[in-house]
Amino acid sequence: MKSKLSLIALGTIGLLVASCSNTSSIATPSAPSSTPSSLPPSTSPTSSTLSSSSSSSVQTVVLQNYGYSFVGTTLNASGGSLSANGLTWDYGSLAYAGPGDDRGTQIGSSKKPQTDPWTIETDFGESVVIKEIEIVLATANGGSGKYAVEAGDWSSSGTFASQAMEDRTLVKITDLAISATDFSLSLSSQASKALYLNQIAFLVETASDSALDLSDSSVDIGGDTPDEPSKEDPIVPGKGEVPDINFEPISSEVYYADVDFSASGPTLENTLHELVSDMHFTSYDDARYMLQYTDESLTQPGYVYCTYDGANILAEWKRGTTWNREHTWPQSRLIIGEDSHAKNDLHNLRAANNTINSGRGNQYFDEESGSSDSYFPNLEEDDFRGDVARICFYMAIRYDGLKLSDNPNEELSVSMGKLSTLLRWNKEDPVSDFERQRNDRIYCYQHNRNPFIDHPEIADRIFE
Ligand SMILES: [Ca+2]
Repeated sequence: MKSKLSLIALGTIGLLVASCSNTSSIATPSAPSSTPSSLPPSTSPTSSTLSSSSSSSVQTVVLQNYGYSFVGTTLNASGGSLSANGLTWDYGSLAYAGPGDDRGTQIGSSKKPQTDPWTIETDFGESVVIKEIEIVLATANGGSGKYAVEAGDWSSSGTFASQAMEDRTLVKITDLAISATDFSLSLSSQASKALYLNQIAFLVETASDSALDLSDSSVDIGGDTPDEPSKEDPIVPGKGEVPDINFEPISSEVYYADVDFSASGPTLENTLHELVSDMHFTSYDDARYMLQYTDESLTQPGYVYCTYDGANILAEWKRGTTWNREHTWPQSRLIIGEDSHAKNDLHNLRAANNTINSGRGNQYFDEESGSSDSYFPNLEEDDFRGDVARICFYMAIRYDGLKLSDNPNEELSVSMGKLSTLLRWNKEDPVSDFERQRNDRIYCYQHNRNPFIDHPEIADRIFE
């Protein structure tokens, strides 16, 4: 019997889709036409039901989440098998097998990159219908890789890249209806870089009397609902993973008590450079936890308010799979020699939806109509034009060697812009309450303030 099946009640899928709405599919192949052909009838309803359009019989199936995290998993370089959550995975030999640290299991290294496909595969033992596949990957800085997934006679493949090791890449394939008894994933590196496999998760349907139980999931692919109304408590420094503050809050009046704001040009710039350079350096690792407090949403406590698209995402650091750290002034434009602190400066780092972040790259800022060299920071919910302008102004006066320019690709390694656009945006998108809160909170960790948030009117006098 081969029948065309349609979904009539999939509450759990609805939840899952809602929970993933802040991620985007980088591969969304069309659903193949194959459907399960031997699901037994059942009399007891469950959370999901398939109905047959060619007969009046109703077949009941069970939706199951399977997930496995490769954090803490160390693979054998000569290959082997891995039993996890009710499935046995067989995997091929690796060019180099690294420890399964926070980034996941390392596959290959810079000296021994995994350029041949490395495959991990499993048999389900009976036919399942795969609805969604979610794989979280990373490459070492600047690296890229290829993936290929196969299930039964269905396959899909693509490429991925990471800007920074901690910024995960999500391969999410949705709207599937693949009938399969087996599943495999192949990975390879396209450069002399290590790859990291962080997790595999999928959503499958099985017959209600199936012996296959995948629900013992260590990776929760359906339970997180970061976009749902908040039940979270506000972020409190010193609680949980968020560090205690280093400095008591200070008013801007006290902070700038000795600054003559009627000055202009290099005089004002030098005064402010001295003031903001009296700071406490925090690390890039610390930023994962400090940003939860500094970038907390005003409207949804316990969530970070993400730059460019205005998404509120649950603040807890989930290894960069939900939000990650965006360098507003890109790292590759911060090449100023010994002062490596510039890349860790909290004023420059913003919580960003991880899929948005990977799309920005190292572009300078300009109107939407600009070339592919430029980025327009006003994607959805809110206006981030003035926000990015004021961050760039701060970086330019804080760090010697950085410059703002109308031709920011001329000396790309130290330049940002476009200066004339940023000066205009500073006026068109005035300072928001979120920026003020963030400035106050960054002071508590870093002991300096962004003068262009406290006194936006001085930008023209310094940079024009
Ligand atoms: Ca704004």
